[in-house]
Amino acid sequence: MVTSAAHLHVSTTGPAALWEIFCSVVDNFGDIGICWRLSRQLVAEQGVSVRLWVDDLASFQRICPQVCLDCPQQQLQGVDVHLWHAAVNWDELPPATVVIEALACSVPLAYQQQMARQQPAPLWLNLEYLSAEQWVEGCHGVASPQPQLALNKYFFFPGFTTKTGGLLYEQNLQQRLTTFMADDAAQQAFWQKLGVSASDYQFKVSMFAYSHDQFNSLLQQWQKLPGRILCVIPHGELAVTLSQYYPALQSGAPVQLGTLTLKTIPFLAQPDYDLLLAACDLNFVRGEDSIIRAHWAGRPFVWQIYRQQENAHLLKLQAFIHRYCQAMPIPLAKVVQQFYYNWNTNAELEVSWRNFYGILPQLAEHNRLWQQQLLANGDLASNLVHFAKKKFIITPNFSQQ
Ligand code: TRH
Repeated sequence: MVTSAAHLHVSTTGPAALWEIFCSVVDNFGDIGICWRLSRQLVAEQGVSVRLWVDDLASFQRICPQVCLDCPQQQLQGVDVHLWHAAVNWDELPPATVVIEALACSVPLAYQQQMARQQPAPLWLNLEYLSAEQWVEGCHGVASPQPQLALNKYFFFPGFTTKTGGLLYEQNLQQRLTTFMADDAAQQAFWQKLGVSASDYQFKVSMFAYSHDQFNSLLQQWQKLPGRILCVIPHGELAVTLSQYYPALQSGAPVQLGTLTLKTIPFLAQPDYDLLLAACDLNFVRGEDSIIRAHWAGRPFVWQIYRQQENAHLLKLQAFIHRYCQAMPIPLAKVVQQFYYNWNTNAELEVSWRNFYGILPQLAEHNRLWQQQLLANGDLASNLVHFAKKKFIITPNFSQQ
């Protein structure tokens, strides 16, 4: 018989509650980006202990410079970080209250067996990829029985509606961004650290993207804009490709193309990347985590979705555009759809860019409303904790959040 965590007396919050998060880095930075953000937030805002297992410390270090590459175990910002490797003895670990396998990774079999032996068994969650597709609502929170272990695993879907788990959003984020944007000296210092004199530019763009065949055509359009334009490109795939055409980019030196300045910048620690998004007039983002950070920055953004086989990602893109544009006037929505589609398919970026540029002020306005709509769904970390509470009966010493 499959037992569920319900009807058991377990405290799911407070330092005694241990949440275990498993993160396998498949590609890029989204996996660890999401797991690291969630881990920190659970510790800082929900008061639980978090043990984070990650199998790639080098990727982790790119978004969190304090990571020690030679340390199989380390404490980082209150999170107990462990290197996930083949020789871990899972039997020696103290049992966790909640176990999250993040983004389609699989908890090791020995660990699963240990979970099944525990009384009460931990709550086992599969934290899924973000998607705006309709079917997500029907699968969110659903139990997937694991008969061989007499355990349930629950699907937990981030998402854009009340019937999903919501989005990662820290309680102090808005305050942090507002304070930064109100402080000219702080902004100047931020740009200076990146080697940029920000007051020289009338329009600043951040460009976090996968390689793109049509990128040069966009650069040509930008040279036609009024005023001086800055485009900063974080180190990575696109910066490497561009360096073949503009070798100076490799060393971080600015490249001048008429009124347009191109500059590569180092990969920033996650909190600093938030500031960069707030400080730019337009943000090109990619993957699942940076798009959400662009939402909270409130500036107009363009999403390059992570490519999947047989163009499966285009359906996801369409689903997102549908939700994002739902409350827009139709002509505005058409311009957004066209530019997003073209940016994700290598179609032309001349006419579609010009049209998109023309609606940036309206988009900034729309983003404020869209942001409020999303925040009404609650944030992902709090929703996870509520979900865990529902699955366990609350103990008398349970600390209410
Ligand atoms: O790096 P990504 O392309 O990750 C992708 C996607 O998540 C994709 O959906 C997933 O399936 C694939 O990986 C395996 O894009 P994403 O999701 O935006 O993650 C980037 C992370 O890097 C995010 O947490 C923000 C962070 N970041 C920094 O911390 N500093 C930086 O300077 C930049 C540019 C990003």
